[in-house]
Amino acid sequence: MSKRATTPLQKLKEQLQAVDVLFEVRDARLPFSSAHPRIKELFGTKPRIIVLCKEDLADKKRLPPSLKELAEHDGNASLSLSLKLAKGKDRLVQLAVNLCKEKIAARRKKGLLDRPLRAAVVGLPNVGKSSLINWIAGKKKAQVANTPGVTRGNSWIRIHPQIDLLDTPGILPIASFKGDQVTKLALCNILPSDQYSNDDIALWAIALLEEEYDSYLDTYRSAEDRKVDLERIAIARRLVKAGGIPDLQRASALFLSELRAGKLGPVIFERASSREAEMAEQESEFEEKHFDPYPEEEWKPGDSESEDE
Ligand SMILES: Nc1nc2c(ncn2[C@@H]2O[C@H](COP(=O)(O)OP(=O)(O)OP(=O)(O)O)[C@@H](O)[C@H]2O)c(=O)[nH]1
Ligand SMILES: [Mg+2]
Repeated sequence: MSKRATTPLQKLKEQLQAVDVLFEVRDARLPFSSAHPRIKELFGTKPRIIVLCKEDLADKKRLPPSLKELAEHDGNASLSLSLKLAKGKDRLVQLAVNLCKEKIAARRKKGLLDRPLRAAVVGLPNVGKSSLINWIAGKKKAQVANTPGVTRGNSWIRIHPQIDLLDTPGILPIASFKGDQVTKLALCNILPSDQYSNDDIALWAIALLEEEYDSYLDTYRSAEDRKVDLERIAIARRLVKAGGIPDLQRASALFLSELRAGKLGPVIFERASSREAEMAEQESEFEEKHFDPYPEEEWKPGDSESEDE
């Protein structure tokens, strides 16, 4: 008998059926874009906490509006964490316990045996899933590496008398991301490096920094010239090829690694307000398309189940 062919997304969906609550990890520098485009279909109404990892790299002023927007419109709760610090673990577990209360009560009502609820960590590559599991478990349980896609391959770790955590994260596979999302994911090292050009991403990031965090670029500027481009970065970091030609390729790679490591300063590459505008646009589009709930060709007298008005 041949095995049933499934896509990684279908497999993940199947795995998640046994799970009661999700920790959806995103990169704090991309609170909205580091989500999978098909999370609604994948997760349905399963209780879900959005965990923004790498808080230490993120702009603290922009975090609160993003967290509020996420808790209200995406998940059931949200919080940001730096896995470099010990604090925050109890808060995360408590959020999960609170979210599970309803489910625990429903199981008891049905007369089902009390068992700990099952939690799992999910997220795009390289967002910090394995680090989060290790951080919660308090010992090295999952493999960590700064390369997208390191985790492959189930056992449960008791993290609270009422919650078990799956020791292997669910990797949300790279999808057909669109437009700016591709650039932002590349910028945060979430896409495999063969899927983009460092030069393109670096130029995009320079333009964004000029607009939003201009002083971060001062480290590359000369006293005479405020303009920053790859050539300027190469000169500032003494990256030259034979004959004194600035090495633009090494300049873009070094600039991206400095930006990603937080050496230029803390960043958030997108705002909650722009996301609100985007959602409002989608909603008005939806309303227009569905303006008449009974289009003429489908509606027949007598179809309506509504009571007499
Ligand atoms: N600065 C900082 N780095 C972090 C934090 N959490 C994780 N990282 C780093 O991010 C990189 C990726 O972390 P992993 O835990 O391997 O990420 P993952 O989501 O399991 O990645 P895959 O298994 O590749 O899908 C590693 O270099 C971690 O050290 C954090 O809170 N702050
Ligand atoms: Mg991993």
